[in-house]
Amino acid sequence: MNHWKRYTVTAALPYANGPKHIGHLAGAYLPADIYVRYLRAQKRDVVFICGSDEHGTAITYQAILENTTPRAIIDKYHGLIEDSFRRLGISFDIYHRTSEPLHHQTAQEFFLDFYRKGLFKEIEAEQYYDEEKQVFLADRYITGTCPNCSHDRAYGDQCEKCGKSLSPSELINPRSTLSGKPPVMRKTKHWYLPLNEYEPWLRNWLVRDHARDWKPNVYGQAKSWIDAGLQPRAMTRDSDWGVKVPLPDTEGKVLYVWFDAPIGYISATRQWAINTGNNWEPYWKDPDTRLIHFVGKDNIVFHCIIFPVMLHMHGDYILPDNVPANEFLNLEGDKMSTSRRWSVEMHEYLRDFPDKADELRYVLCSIAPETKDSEFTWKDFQTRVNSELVAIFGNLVNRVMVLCEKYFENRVPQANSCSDLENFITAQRDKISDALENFRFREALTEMMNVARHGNQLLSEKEPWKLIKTDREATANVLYDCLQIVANLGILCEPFLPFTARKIFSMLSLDERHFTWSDAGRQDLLRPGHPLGKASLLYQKIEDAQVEAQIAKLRHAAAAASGSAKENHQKNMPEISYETFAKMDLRAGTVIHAEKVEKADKLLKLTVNLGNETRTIVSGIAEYYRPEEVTGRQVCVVTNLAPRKIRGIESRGMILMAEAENGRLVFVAPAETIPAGAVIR
Ligand code: B3M
Ligand code: ZN
Repeated sequence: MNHWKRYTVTAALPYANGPKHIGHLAGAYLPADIYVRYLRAQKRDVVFICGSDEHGTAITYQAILENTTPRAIIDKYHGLIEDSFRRLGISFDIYHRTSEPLHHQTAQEFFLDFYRKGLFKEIEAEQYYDEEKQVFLADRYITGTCPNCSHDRAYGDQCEKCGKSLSPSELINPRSTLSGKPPVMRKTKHWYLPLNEYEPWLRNWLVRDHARDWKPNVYGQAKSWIDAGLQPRAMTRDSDWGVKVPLPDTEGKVLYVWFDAPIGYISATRQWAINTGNNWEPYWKDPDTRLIHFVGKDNIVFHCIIFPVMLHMHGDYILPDNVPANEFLNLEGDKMSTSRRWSVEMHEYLRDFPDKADELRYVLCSIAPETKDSEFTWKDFQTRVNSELVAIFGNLVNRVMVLCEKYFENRVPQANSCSDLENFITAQRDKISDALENFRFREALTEMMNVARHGNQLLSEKEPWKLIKTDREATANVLYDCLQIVANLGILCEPFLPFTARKIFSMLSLDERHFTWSDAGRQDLLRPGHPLGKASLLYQKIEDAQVEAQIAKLRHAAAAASGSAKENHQKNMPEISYETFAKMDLRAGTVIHAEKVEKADKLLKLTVNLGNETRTIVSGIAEYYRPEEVTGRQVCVVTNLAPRKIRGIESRGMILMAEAENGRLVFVAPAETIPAGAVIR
């Protein structure tokens, strides 16, 4: 288990094109940090690598849309993200940038190595180009009609309505999302990584070496990619933002962001070595180094397939020993999303809860999406902080400190304890170690908290505040033990709650640098007579009002974002042909009966006469019209809309409404009464 000589631990390089939220934190950065802190506590040789991923089409197009430059975007967010991580105690040894020259050089060296060995396939192919914006379009930036389900806003890589994977050339009426204009096809040459040729090697490595030691969610995803068959993948792009292709006559071509970004781990390690006077090479080339990539589940394929193939092709490098990817963290019942403003951004949390980094770390670790998606809610955050951190951990430390101050002059009491505390804490330490070595962070945290629980139990069993009246010696023994528990907690909680650990050591007047992980379990971390420091509360309760304010803020921001999304949506509505329009059968109808739908505040059930037939249509207008206001009206009906069951009622057709101010709905109707069933065109 501990045969590794050193560790290289990486956490996914965040795109520096926006703030990062607590889902990212729970997915990769927090578990990585806990793991690294645990290794450091054991005095193991470890380097912890991260930095900004500053290239890629997402940043280029964002710059086009916002009328700015990629440089301006990344400079804005690189610092913000780095600062948030630091304040949350994420203890990278370096937070590098892929825009640094050293990174460009390192990525180009890789590319040239493959090029010289003749490993790339050069392929010339046609690709969509936006003539107005003068850029080639990545698949995601082309929309059009899905050939499968006719959804009119399918993307060039996938239709989100029917889920079909697409290539841009399959889209009907393709348009550039940048200019809104139809793109044209242009020939362009790129260098492809023939992933298919490495399939047998990859399968062997994955199945033979990692079927058992990788998390099932990670192994399963990687395996199913291989099983589906690997295709050659272009490692270059047409763009002027990124690492330039280091070959003659390749103006306007850069490396694919997923080629250069993982190499960013290597260039960051090189920079760290320069900064600290170390040699970077053993961290990437010595087989005794354990390489671990912490990522979120959307990055699994890059870290389990593409990057390992690259490392293998190069030949000098070690492969990742594990990729303990987490699943997604949802928020208040919905997927977390910065663009929809349904998120808790790290810097916003820090602004609203200054000095509560450990509280967030604690809650995120307790609910980490280790094996499946999990959910963050503000109520749950409050409960976990108040009834676990405050009531168990903080309470123990505070009571012990206060009692020692009160009865033993704020010194460690003289005691001859013969309890089996050592066995208990040593066993807990080993349980935590085992869980951490195997990336079961939630379990590790629970076992750490069980040490605090044990301390509380001891206090409530022995009641030293009563015992002191009859037996000073027995009281001294109890508090001596409790103090040792607190000191042990200082060691054991550090990977999870680094700020707390520091406070504990300062309260105990101990220098944390004198202790390592293996000291946990000792019953003599504090000598009798040792003077203690000043007690202070570790945590404060989270109030209802704080939680309510967060929920309100979230709903508010999300509503505002969906309003502006609606505006964008209108601006970006694609042009449709007359044929598409003519597929709608629109008719005038007369409402002959209306009633409320039970237990549905917004719905009316309407019976509509269409001349030769009557239809039942459920309409979401009950907030604006009472049934008697609707009966007798002429309305405009989409009659050939596929029937839908709404609240158990089959609704056949749709009544057209116009949206007035504040979302109020008003009828769209013929200007004068005409026969029911008349065609509307
Ligand atoms: N920047 C994707 C992401 O932020 C990407 C990770 C790179 S890791 C080498 O989700
Ligand atoms: Zn579709």
